[in-house]
Amino acid sequence: MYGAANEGGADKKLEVIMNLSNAQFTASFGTKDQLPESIAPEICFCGRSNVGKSSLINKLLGRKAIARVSSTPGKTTTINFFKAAEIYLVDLPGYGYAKISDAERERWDSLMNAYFSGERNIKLCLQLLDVRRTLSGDDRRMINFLTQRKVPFAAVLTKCDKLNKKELAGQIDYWQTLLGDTPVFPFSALKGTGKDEILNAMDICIK
Ligand SMILES: Nc1nc2c(ncn2[C@@H]2O[C@H](COP(=O)(O)OP(=O)(O)OP(=O)(O)O)[C@@H](O)[C@H]2O)c(=O)[nH]1
Ligand SMILES: [Mg+2]
Repeated sequence: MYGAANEGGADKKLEVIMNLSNAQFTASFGTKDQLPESIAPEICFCGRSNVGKSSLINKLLGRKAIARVSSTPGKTTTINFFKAAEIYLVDLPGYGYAKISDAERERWDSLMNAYFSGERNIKLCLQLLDVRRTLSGDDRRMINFLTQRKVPFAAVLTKCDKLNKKELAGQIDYWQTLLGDTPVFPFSALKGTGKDEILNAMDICIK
């Protein structure tokens, strides 16, 4: 979905390109009018609340808490930008959290619509899905939205450490069948499984 295969050595190259360990939080935006112009390639992370977006960003950047992680769903309610040399990683607010007001929901809609308005240099969207679950209505809407807007995306199956080997194989199979040609990356923020494959995919996309 996101381009041709790469030819090895990707981790090294990526660290040079993105200078991951020197990444910095740059800013948070809560309303569409605050969103800055897109001035560099962006890789964004979306998925339901609590699926592990901030944990994935921390792992990719090799940092413990550059993106705020919480066991309370709905923590990231703003769009947060992290600058890593020449690109931005963008932590998008989660969806599917039941306990929000209509006004909050409208703000989320308007913020996400503005972010994906087509004027940004989005190289890849990583759509996170909890490996233990099945596709929710909100996930389906999000994936349809990305498809309609022609945003290149890949799926990251989070929290793989929470299943045993057999269950994990079954769930990976479920998601891959459901998602067809979309690349699927099983991942664990706890163990680091899948980190290199995701970095490799990011590397391909930003070239
Ligand atoms: N075991 C395990 N726990 C994880 C993993 N990824 C995230 N978590 C836990 O899941 C909870 C939510 O993680 P976050 O990274 O804050 O999730 P988020 O998607 O950023 O959540 P919001 O900001 O609320 O949308 C935290 O308690 C994390 O420690 C994982 O791969 N394995
Ligand atoms: Mg978060």
